Amino acid sequence: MAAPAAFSLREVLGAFRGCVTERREVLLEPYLRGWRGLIRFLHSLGAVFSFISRDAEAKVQLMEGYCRGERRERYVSLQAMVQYELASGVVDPHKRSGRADSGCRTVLRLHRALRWLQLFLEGLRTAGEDSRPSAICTDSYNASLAAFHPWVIRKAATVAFCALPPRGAFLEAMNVGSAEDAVAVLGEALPYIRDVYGITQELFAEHRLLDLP
Ligand code: 1PW
Repeated sequence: MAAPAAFSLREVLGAFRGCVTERREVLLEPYLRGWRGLIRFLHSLGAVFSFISRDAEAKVQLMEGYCRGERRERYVSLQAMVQYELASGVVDPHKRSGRADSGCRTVLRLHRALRWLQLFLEGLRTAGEDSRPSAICTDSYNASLAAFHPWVIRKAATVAFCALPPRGAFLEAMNVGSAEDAVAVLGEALPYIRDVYGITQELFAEHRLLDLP
């Protein structure tokens, strides 16, 4: 059996580039492919991150099921999904209870985590050589995703972040070449991640879906 292709964060971040269509729709397939790669990356950083990756993995898996399922044409893009789930009553922004397996509430969790990732990678890219990924990760988490997490999760996440390797080793784990190459890849990929995040945020805000339980 051939060995699996070496993992590089270049392809992963490149997946987000393929997400946005000319009509500014966000395609779900590359979005989930990007997430799959991020999860693999988290795995490569060690077992402390498995509680973080497990939740993201379950959500990606649920969404992949929709993309392959009977109603797959409804899950081609986030726009199609929102339209379908609202029209069919799968989600209702006016109800306090909601289905735990809807595409909208599941993507909303990934979307919030994407903001964290964006802040983290931005920090990593622009911080000096002496900066610590664990500190950048904690700061970006506190500035974004932490607001949506209960105390126990915040605590466990902050403990896990302490295990992040130092800057040099972290950039190396991205497998895109030297630290400078890695920084360049981050610079190329970040505008796409920002764009995907921005379009999704606008879409969910427009349909009052940003607080789905
Ligand atoms: C190196 C950086 C990689 C970034 C990967 C980002 C993964 C983010 C996943 C954070 C998950 C923390 C633990 C789980 C928390 C869930 O309770 C929470 N999920 C998320 C994604 O925030 C909420 O999901 P729920 O309980 O409403 O289904």
